Parts: sequence; C-alpha cells; structure tokens
Amino acid sequence: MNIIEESISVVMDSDPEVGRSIQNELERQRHTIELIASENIVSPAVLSAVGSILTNKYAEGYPARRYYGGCEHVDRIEALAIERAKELFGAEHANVQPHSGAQANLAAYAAVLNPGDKVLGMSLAAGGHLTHGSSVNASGKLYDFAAYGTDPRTGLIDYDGLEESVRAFRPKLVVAGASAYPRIIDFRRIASIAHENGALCLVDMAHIAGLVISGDHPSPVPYADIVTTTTHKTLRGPRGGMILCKKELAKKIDSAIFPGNQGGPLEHVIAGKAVCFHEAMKPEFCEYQHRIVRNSKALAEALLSYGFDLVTGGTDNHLSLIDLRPMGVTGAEMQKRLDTVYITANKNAIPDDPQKPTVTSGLRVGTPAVTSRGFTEEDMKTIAELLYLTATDYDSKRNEIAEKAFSLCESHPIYR
Ligand code: DSN
Repeated sequence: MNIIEESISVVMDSDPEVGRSIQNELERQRHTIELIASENIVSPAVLSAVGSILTNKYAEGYPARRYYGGCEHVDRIEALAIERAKELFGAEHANVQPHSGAQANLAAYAAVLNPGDKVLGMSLAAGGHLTHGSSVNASGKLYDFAAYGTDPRTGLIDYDGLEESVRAFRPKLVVAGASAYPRIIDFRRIASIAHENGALCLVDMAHIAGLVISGDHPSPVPYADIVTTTTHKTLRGPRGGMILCKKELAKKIDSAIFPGNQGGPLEHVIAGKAVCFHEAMKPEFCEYQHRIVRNSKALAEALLSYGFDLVTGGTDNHLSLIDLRPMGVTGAEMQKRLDTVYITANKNAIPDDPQKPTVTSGLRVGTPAVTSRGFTEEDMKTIAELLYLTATDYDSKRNEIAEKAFSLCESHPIYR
C-alpha cells in the first residue's frame, strides 16, 4: 500500500462512506484520460502538504504580523511560498493567501476599484472567465463591466476593437486572460493600451501560469499592474489562488485579501503552494511544460486530420476548443458520451454559440494532466481517434473506445 492508499484507508476506517468515495475517485483518476484543461495531477509531496497537520492552525494576518500565537512555523512556510513565487515569476510582491482564483480576482478588484467603477474584460462567450464581469458573478454586479471579444473571422482576440472600447468606455481597469482561448495573448499590447488610456491592467494567467514559467507563453508580469492566478492548473500545485503585483500596490492587495475578503489563511494549502513552487524551480518542470504544448499541438493536428473544426484553427498553448457543430453533436452530449468511455472533458461555449451555456456547441480539451502521467505525442493521435469515434460512431464503437482509453491509462499509471 502506498502513502496515498494508506491515507485513504485511515479515512475508510473512521468514515467508510467518505473513504469509499475517495477510493472510487482515485480509481476514476487512475483509469480516465483527463482532458479538462484546468485540471492536473499533483505530486505526492503536494498532496501530503495539503493533507498535513497545518490544517489545525489559525494564522490571520501575514508572516511576523499575525493575530494568533504559535505562528512561527507557518510564518516560515508562508514566507518561503512568497519568496519562491516572486523568484519564479520575477514579481515585486506576492500574496499566496487567496483561497481560489475567483477570490484572488475579487480581492484584486477591491484593491483598486470602488463599486460602480468601469472595467473592461474579455467576454465569457469569447473565452473569458465568470469573474471577468459576468452578470451572474459578483464582479458583474459590483462593477460596471463592458466586454471585448474575438474577431468572428479568425477567433483571435480583436486587439483593435479592444483599443477602441478602451477609448470609448474609459475604464479604470482592463482585465486580460481567458479560460478557453487557445492562442498566445499579447499582454504587452493590452497593458500598453490600458496605460496609454489611464487605466490599470490586471492579467488573470490562471490557465497558463506554468507555461509562463517555462517561457512557452510570454509573461504578463513585466507589463501588468496586477497578475492573478490559480495554483492548480498548468502550475500543478494545490487548489488555490495567488496575486502578484508591483510594489506600489502591495499594501492595497494584502489588505484586500485580509481583512478585506478573507479570514484565516489555509496554511496547509499554502504549504502545498510552497512545495509546488519548489518543484516548478527544477529544470524538469520547464521540460514538462514544453511537453504539454507539444502534446497539445499534436492533439490539435490529429483532431484536424479527423475533420474536427477548431476555434482559431489550432493551438499555441495547452488547450484546444473544438467546434462540434460539423460533427452534429452538442458539447453536453459529447461530454456525457465521453464519461462512459473513460475520457473526461468539459462542454464549452464557442464564440457566438447558438446553444445555451448548459448545452454548448463546443468541447474544451487540454493536455496538462495527460502530460503529467507521461502520455506522448503518439498517444495524442489515439486520443483524437477516440474523440472522433465518440462523436461519429458512439453506439456501435462504445466498448472498443472504452477498452482503448482504459488500456492507455494502464500503460501510464498514476499514484501506484
Ligand atoms: N473553472 C476553471 C476552468 O475550468 O477553466 C476556470 O476557473
């Protein structure tokens, strides 16, 4: 029994219902091709830090400035996480306390905006994120958001349109970054448009943080005033968030997180972030990020060869967005079919999607998790074939697809 199975058996002994579900989830992860672009498979060291006794500790405040006694060890851990984050991204200041990417974004807004202030963000329909001003999210309710989008002919961000919107709308903040955009984003250009027009620039690099470290995506840090991220996507750390910013904004950002938006920091998760940053400083991490992109491009090419239509015609990063309309299947139906053949992905709106958000015409596929378990460019061809068969010949080929997906996972085991 390895350390992961041992920890599950401890839960099982105390609470069999929860223990069994964790065991079942471990088996699901072991035998499923994970194509959700925002998911990954963390190291046993990250898992152990998050599952550690640090969960017992309250530490409101910041290292050496806490509202509780007994914080000397969590102080050291949080300080390490901060220093490592600054070094990895070349940032002047880091706050590692956000519980999530959404909390990082909302706190960053609170640091530099007043309710009702004007903000320009990428529309959700074009690949942006809920927290970039969607009307159903606190960001859209608290602030006066307008949206920029993509060019309908190319699927690429319409930078000229963005510039026109900034000139006409006069926002106080421009938000860049996306959760379903397969191409390089020109953060330098967006930041200079913002600055030339008297606005600040926030980049949410959650999806591409790992690629930024390896240089597979240009870094927003030199250009943006604030950079937010999650730590669990390409970065391959624990589920959580982080904010990087220029020195001038450090105090405002820290106060917006605590006491502005959060209470006690999750020091067990912060320890997981510190371990993740330590891993990300090793040369193997950059090699891993290069492989994510190589696999993503190989998957995109193979999908195109099977007749799939990709938004923007391909990918530069860790994900592709498939327009399923030519295949005659919706995103929701494709996701449901894939769930029965040991493949996990998520339905996703495509630009100007005629379907409602619960159905969608698209499927988002990413390579961070499959690359973590050692899948190769050759395996990407097999995955493309399995996606094609699922879209076109599901009823008669279902068992064959499931067997192939299962055995591909067996040949690249995790947590054994
Ligand atoms: N929900 C995340 C994603 O899947 O992209 C973004 O926060």
